[in-house]
Amino acid sequence: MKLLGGSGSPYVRKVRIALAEKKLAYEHVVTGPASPEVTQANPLAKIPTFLCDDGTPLYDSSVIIEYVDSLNASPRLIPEVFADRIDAKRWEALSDGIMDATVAISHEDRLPEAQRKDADWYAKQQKKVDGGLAQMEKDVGTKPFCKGEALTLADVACGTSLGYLDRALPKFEWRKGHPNLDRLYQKLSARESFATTLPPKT
Ligand SMILES: N[C@@H](CCC(=O)N[C@@H](CS)C(=O)NCC(=O)O)C(=O)O
Repeated sequence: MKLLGGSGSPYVRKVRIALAEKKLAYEHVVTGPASPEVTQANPLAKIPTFLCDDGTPLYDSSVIIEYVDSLNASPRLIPEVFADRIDAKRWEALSDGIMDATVAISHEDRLPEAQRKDADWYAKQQKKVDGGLAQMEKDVGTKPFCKGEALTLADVACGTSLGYLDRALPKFEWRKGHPNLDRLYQKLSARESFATTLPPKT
């Protein structure tokens, strides 16, 4: 199995954390979305792109994780019971939405000031991040993991989005006002899957 995509992409990291939790071996090809390997396999030219052992390409991160989760029985990241599975997927959508808005803001911030979008656009993106964090803070409450006693896709996704906020928008200081997420993130960060996939500081 091959995972295509650079370590700086939070969606790539999400897949790497899942693979590490599942203790599955794979080849990590550090490459960008415009590379020939990616564009030949993925018409959307995005990372992560994944190649199964028989060469079948998969995308996006959500589909890749569902595939990876099916490869061995334990630990199960996506719960089997329908209501729990849907809820874990909702956590993933929330986390991906936070990452989408964070990626958009940090890309915009890299442009010369005169070329950046207006304050309304920034406020709209910020509202997505704020709203997503508030929902996750409420939903995790004082539980040991997002969905209760065991780590699931919800924790993989939530932890990835919090780690990306630290990296891309440190000025945002997401820990303020989110003590439950702070506690959860400290615990997740200590896991080997999170520690070994942390991208190098740029
Ligand atoms: N929803 C996708 C998002 C993937 C994504 O947007 N990746 C970015 C890198 S962080 C990318 O490849 N961007 C290139 C492009 O959009 O052309 C996923 O979960 O895999």
